[in-house]
Amino acid sequence: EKIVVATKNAGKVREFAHALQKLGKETLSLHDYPQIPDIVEDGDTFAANARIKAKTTGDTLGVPVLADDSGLRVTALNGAPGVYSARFAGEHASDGDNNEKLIRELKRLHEQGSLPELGSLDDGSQLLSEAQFVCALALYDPATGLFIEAEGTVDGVITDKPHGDGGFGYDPLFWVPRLNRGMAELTKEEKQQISHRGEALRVLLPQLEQA
Ligand code: ITT
Repeated sequence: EKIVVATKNAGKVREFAHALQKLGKETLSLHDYPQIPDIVEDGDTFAANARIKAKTTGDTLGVPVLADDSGLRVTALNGAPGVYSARFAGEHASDGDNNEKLIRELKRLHEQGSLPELGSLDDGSQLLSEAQFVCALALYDPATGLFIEAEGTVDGVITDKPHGDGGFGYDPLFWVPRLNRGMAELTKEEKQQISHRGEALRVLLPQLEQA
């Protein structure tokens, strides 16, 4: 059985493929449907954006569609970049651009003395701010017009130096104190066990089985 995930993000596709393959399902993404035009994500919340992506794609294809809207909430930035995480450093920013901007902004606030000192790791890298990854999932069925939704979060700390080369997006800067490792140092399986996306999937997938 195939599941369409309404994403163009290759990192997300890898994680969904890994999780869904364990249930005997094959993952398709927007890379498999180049005819679908760019979707305007203008919701105020992760959940609203996930619904927009799932509904637009589901109504176009006429099959149930899963969508993921996710991002990073940084405490020292009052929750930014939040729903703007993909566009933090500009409309077509790369992950590298976004990570550079995040470090730059947090270092600037530290230099101004406006943030609490969180200390450093054994390797000397500085802890810049507490943060949280959020993932909202929406599964939309065009036959019924109904959504199944789930959300997951994971807490961490932003560091001034990257750790690891796995994962994607902000993972290299996201330190997981509970594991004493960086998110990008985890295997796909380890990341799934603790991540925002893994948690949201564990809530959503049993409902998908029943649907
Ligand atoms: P789609 O809308 O096509 O799914 P996108 O990358 O634009 O792809 P979002 O709008 O949901 O997706 O933006 C998510 C942002 O949050 C993006 O900058 C990611 O790099 C980041 N992000 C989300 N989940 C992440 C994770 O597990 N690890 C690191 N960064 C993550």
